[in-house]
Amino acid sequence: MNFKIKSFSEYESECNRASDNPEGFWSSIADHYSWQQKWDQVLDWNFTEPNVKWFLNGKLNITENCIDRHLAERADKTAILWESNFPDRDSEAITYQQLHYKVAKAANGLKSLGVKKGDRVCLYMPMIPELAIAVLACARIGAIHSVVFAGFSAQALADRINDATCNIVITSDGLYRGAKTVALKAIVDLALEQCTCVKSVLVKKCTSDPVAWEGGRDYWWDELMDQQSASCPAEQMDSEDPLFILYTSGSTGKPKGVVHTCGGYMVYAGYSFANVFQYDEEDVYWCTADIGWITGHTYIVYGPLLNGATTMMFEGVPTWPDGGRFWEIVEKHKVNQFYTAPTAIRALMTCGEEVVNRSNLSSLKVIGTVGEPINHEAWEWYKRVVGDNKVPIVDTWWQTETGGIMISGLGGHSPQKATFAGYPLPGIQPCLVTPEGKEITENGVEGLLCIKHPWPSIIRTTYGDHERCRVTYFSSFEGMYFTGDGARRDENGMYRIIGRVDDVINVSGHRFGTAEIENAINETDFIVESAVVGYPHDIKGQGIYAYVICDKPISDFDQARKDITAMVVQEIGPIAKPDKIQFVVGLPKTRSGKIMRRILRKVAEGEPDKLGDTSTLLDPAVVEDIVKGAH
Ligand code: 7RM
Repeated sequence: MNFKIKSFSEYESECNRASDNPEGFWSSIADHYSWQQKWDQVLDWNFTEPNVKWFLNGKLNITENCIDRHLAERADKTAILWESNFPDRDSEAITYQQLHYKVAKAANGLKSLGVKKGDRVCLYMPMIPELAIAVLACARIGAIHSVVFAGFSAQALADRINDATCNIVITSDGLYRGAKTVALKAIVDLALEQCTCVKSVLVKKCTSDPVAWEGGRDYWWDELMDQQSASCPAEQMDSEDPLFILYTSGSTGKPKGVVHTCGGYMVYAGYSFANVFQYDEEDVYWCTADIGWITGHTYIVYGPLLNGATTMMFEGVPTWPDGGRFWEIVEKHKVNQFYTAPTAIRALMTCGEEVVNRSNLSSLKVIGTVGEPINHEAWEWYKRVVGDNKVPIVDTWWQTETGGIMISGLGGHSPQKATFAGYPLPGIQPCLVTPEGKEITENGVEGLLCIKHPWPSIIRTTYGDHERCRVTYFSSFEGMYFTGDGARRDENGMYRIIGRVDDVINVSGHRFGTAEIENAINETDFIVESAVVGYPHDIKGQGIYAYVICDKPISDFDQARKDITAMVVQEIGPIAKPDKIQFVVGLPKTRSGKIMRRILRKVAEGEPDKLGDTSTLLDPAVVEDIVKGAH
């Protein structure tokens, strides 16, 4: 696919082409893919319902584009390069030919368990090749995958399985994460006590730790695959058939299942990958995310494979056995494009430059960041220490809901400015609006970040609840998709993302709703009420600060903190553990009963002298107690 932009002037002309005629532009991009049947209309949309359809009546299967079409020229090229948790274990290279074989077997294996087009399949797996294979096997037969990050708890897993009524879960006996192992199958077993919809569990052996077994329900991956044919014709999918569901947290209620569809998602994943990372045929590309997040879906699996790239998957963590692990892997596989999160950069900064300099990083051509705003210090360090002051940084802003990167430089072609994501990709129309919904057209301003026109991989719905999709993203500002982020646009039109303006917090690049964490805390038997806010954290970007009210005076605060933390781990998972828990007797509420989070945020940020107007509070004395007891 040669839709790769090769200069900034070409970028500018592509932007003009896209804004003059969006449908003509996207149609010309979509033409690069193989379709079983061409679309008869490029776009149908309104942002009121919302209803967005791209490439109407086009027929395709994304796996033919990710695998089959490469067999003629790249059969023996490595598609997936897998690096184990353990530095002394061999890496594994899976060629496009082998991937074709493995995906067909897995697809047939799923079929043999009764999985059909449109069924939902839950994947709760380690970062092993079988996770990517299972994703592609679902897509091959038109089943809708719902990957749940393997750091979520049994309760969180059960909620997601039930919301999507999955009939099958694919998992492993356990997983390795640095020095730790996690008994994944046992977590699935626990979750399934609450899930009557699940009929089968497919288990890949990974750690070989013993597992409980339910005959008639549980199947070993390897045994099932051995019995399968290696030929599986790709199911014909409509452009607008769902490809996957991925749960993400919002400011209210339980996480929502973001739905992406086959045609538009494919077009944008492949296009954005090629352009942002400027991938060349012989390159080795590495995104350090987990496939459990959107970054892994689009930029470990689909985007790279659509481009016939070699994409690396890493099972382990950045800091084990030590903080040099990432850099050793970059040297070992001569990685050309490296894509990670600010939280990882900040954690690795603390290990010192010598650890980076032990490895030869001269293969790097582009280094990327994603997931949260990157601070100046981390940006400069990344540029100088990892990028040797010459490798371009792409700061890529996007969301689960956008499916692909929206604002970012294109490799080395775009102007760079520290902490700025930069300019939108061609065809993307961001704008800034005031809280009243008025578009701000001048430069050198801050505002709420919206998108004015649909792009192919825009969220189609939230699974099972279209109204929620409308209310969350399309009701704040008429005729616009609202991102939930605030942004600054400089004099040259470059964007810098400031962060969430809603009750979503971003902890190490992981999204949580404050309400979601409060609900978990409130499950603790002695908790009456709680309020959670984010506060600046050196490594995580934001930390979780919880104010809690107990039903009686606490004598053992350490124990109470442990109990609350254990409840959050049980309800959501270890990634949502509060960093600070403050016991309070009351929360600052307005007369109408609304918690004034602004005040709690200021206290958590260590700025109790900047509380602003507290006159509308029901009981201003509460604030004094909170300030006194703050950490
Ligand atoms: C890809 C991903 C989305 C939220 C988003 C932002 C924040 C993501 C950047 C960023 C500043 C970036 N999807 N965010 N990328 N903020 N600069 N380059 O992270 O759905 O999990 O999160 O993450 O607040 O709204 S996500």
